[in-house]
Amino acid sequence: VSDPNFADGRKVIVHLFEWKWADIGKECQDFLGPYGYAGVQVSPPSKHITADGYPWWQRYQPVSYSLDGSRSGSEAEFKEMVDKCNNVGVRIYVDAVIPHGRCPPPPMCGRQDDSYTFPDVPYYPGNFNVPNGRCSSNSGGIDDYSNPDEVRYCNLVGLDDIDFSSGLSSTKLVQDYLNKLLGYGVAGFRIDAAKHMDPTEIENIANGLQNVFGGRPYIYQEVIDQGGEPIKAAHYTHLGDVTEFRYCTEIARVGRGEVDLGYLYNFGESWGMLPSSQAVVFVDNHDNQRGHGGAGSVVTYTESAAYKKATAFALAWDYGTTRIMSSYKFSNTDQGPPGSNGVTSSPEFNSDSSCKGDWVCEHRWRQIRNMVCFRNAAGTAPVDNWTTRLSNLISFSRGSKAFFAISNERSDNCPWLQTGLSGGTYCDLISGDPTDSGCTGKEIEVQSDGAAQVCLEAGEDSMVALTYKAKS
Ligand code: AAO
Repeated sequence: VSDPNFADGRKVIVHLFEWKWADIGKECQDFLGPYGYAGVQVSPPSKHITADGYPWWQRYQPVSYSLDGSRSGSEAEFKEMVDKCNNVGVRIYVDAVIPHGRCPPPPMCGRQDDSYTFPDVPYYPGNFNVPNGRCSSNSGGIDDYSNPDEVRYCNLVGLDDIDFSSGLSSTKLVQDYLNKLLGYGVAGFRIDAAKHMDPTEIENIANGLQNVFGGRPYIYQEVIDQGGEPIKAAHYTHLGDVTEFRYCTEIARVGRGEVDLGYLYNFGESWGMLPSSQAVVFVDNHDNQRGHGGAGSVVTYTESAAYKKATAFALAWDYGTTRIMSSYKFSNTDQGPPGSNGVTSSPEFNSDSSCKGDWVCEHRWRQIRNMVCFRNAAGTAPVDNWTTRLSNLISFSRGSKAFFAISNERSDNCPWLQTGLSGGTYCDLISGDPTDSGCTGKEIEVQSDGAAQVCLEAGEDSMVALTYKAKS
């Protein structure tokens, strides 16, 4: 059902968490376009509350559908960002907080806190499930995740849950917000907290959306399904793609060397995850990297060696639509982005193109950005030439387009492996970059029969990645 509307040859989305619109536009031109990124997931653009200490999660408490009043910038800056990014083939996906909002005390909202009154929209108590009596819990909140009605019609973390049953709210949402964004050239939406909406309500909303790029907007829904609850990811796949949270825990084990790599030969749907064409996958996201919103043990930028391995495997393997997390450093889980007094600072860059200071910019790490090129080069070529040389040293090709080897062995190994590639000299994208004269990292000779001797030293960056495009 869902096409991400990527420009030709591009495949990977990056979540530039909490970046400002002007900085994202520049990043598209200077970095994401040239390095082949397909799209950016941006933080929620709607007007939001401010809370003590300016936590990041202010953005998930929208007060209206206005695009002025966001920490990332103004409506004019948002439009300019979308144009700049589209001009270099990079799409924008909006994190759409649809099911709920939160109005702080007057004067911004109604006469009292929790008035269920949003004058700027306007929404009145009759637009909300708690005052309407659709929520059956005593507290008005979600007390029991095993009760689907409660999950859908009661307030998630105290946020005012909008009633979409009448169609009035969905019309407003679509006309005043989602179609406006599509009109600006946005390519699709992450539907925040989709689990907290009835699928038929999402369907009504999706049906009202206008076309973009000659087709339907891309929809990917945030549904946390670790298996233990009645609401399943599969209940939403007919509407669009769905985030696959089970992936995070499995891929963390790959990065940390907690699973024998030999088992990965059928990694994907046979591991109990969604079909590849319906899954949005990620090593970590803005919630689970700081212990919010469900995935057990995940690996983040703080374990850089494990993180690079997990991300590189994710990008080499043919499963799901991959989203890269781009973080900022934090010492407590509420902490907002770099800046002061709730004003976000712009990222600055070192001469090796990495970010300075507290912006982590995983998407700029050489091993990660080069694996984005790998995924583009591999295209739709299937996994082939799978080899388990040792239980923790595996390799495979993507048809005859690309080759990847990874080791979690404790010793150095230099096996001969079948690369699937044509004979010649290739530049390893993990240890360096291709240059006009050759390669700043390791060069690997592939024989005319496709075999090559590949050395994987134990430890950090114990991987090799070759593509037909990085051949000298
Ligand atoms: C903030 C404050 C609150 C305050 C509220 C209102 O933290 O104390 O009450 O403001 O003033 C974000 C932050 C929230 C923040 C909120 C609003 O994370 O802390 O609240 O903004 O500012 C559920 C939802 C999922 C949701 C997730 C956080 O299903 O949709 O909670 N994620 C999205 C966004 C997120 C955002 C919102 C939604 C709100 O990505 O950033 O919140 O718009 C189980 C359930 C999950 C459930 C989790 C967490 O997960 O299955 O559905 O996620 O619990 O409650 C194991 C299990 C796994 C389980 C998990 C628990 O892994 O296998 O199933 O443990 O962690």
